[in-house]
Amino acid sequence: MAGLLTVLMAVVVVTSVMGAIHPPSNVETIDPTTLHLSGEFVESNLGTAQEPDGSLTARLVADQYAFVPNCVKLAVDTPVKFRLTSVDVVHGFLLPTTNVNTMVVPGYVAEVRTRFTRPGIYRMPCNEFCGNGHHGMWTHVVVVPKQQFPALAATERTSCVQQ
Ligand SMILES: [Cu+2]
Repeated sequence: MAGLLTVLMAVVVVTSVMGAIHPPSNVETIDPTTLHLSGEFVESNLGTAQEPDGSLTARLVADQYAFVPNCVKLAVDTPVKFRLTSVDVVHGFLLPTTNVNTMVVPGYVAEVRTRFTRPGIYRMPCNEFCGNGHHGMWTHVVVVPKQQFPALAATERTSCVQQ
């Protein structure tokens, strides 16, 4: 019994020390108190952006109780990268029927890559309990046909929030 406990304690200590020395890849930190002031997640930079290689990057900020922007437009059959962060508590970002499912933790940037195979409206619930208004924390991703996307005006491409 004592030997087993010693081994288990050693496993806990060794793995936590190794984890601290070699953090998992893709850990990006960000200051959640200054998101609105400067850097990647300022308001004017949110929504969908087209990269020089033709892929799309969608940036969103989660807060109690909304995703900003609350509607994102993307194209079918195009590499898509979601980048999210939170200003307050832990939220969850999940797109049913896709591989997109991540926690959005304040202080960190969550990045998920996907490719939509069908156009449509993907409803996006916050899937991490974040407080009293959690049940109302819904938004959506609108995926349009690939050839339709470049024809959209710049403001329509960035997000589909009703003005
Ligand atoms: Cu929530």
